[in-house]
Amino acid sequence: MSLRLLVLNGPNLNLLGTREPEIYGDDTLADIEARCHALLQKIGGGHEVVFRQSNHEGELVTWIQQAIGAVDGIIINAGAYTHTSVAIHDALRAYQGKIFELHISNPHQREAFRHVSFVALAADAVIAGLGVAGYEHALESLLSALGEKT
Ligand code: CA2
Repeated sequence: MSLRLLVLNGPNLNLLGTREPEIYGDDTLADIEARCHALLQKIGGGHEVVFRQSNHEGELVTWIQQAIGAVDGIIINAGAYTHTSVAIHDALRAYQGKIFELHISNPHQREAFRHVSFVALAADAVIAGLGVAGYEHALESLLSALGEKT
């Protein structure tokens, strides 16, 4: 069965590849998206992935709501909203599919305010600290969690 997947990215992740390469690497979000599309192509099976990024909490909430009944799994890097957003937490709780939380860095190695995650409470899995390669790992793991051979 071909699956529909959504990769949501929160605030400031549009800056990937332009600043703080020592933490977030040199790749842009467009580079990561292209690699994820190539990976799905290689895996075959007609699976689809849509990437979205927003700096606005409400827009992320709306996209999660729109995914209800329409998308099989969500990979979410909520950026700084990870550590603050009850609204994103509540929207994720309303979503019935699989949820993988993703971070490029390992928030537990960083400031104390990054050690709390409102997303993790609603997530099936958490992937962190693998750099931008984490997006492809998350995609493969999500497919496998949804019962697809990769
Ligand atoms: O490690 C991650 O993926 C984070 O979700 C990234 C967030 C941060 O607030 C989380 O604690 C951990 C920040 C994203 C900011 O992205 C930038 C990328 C390039 C330059 C500046 C910011």
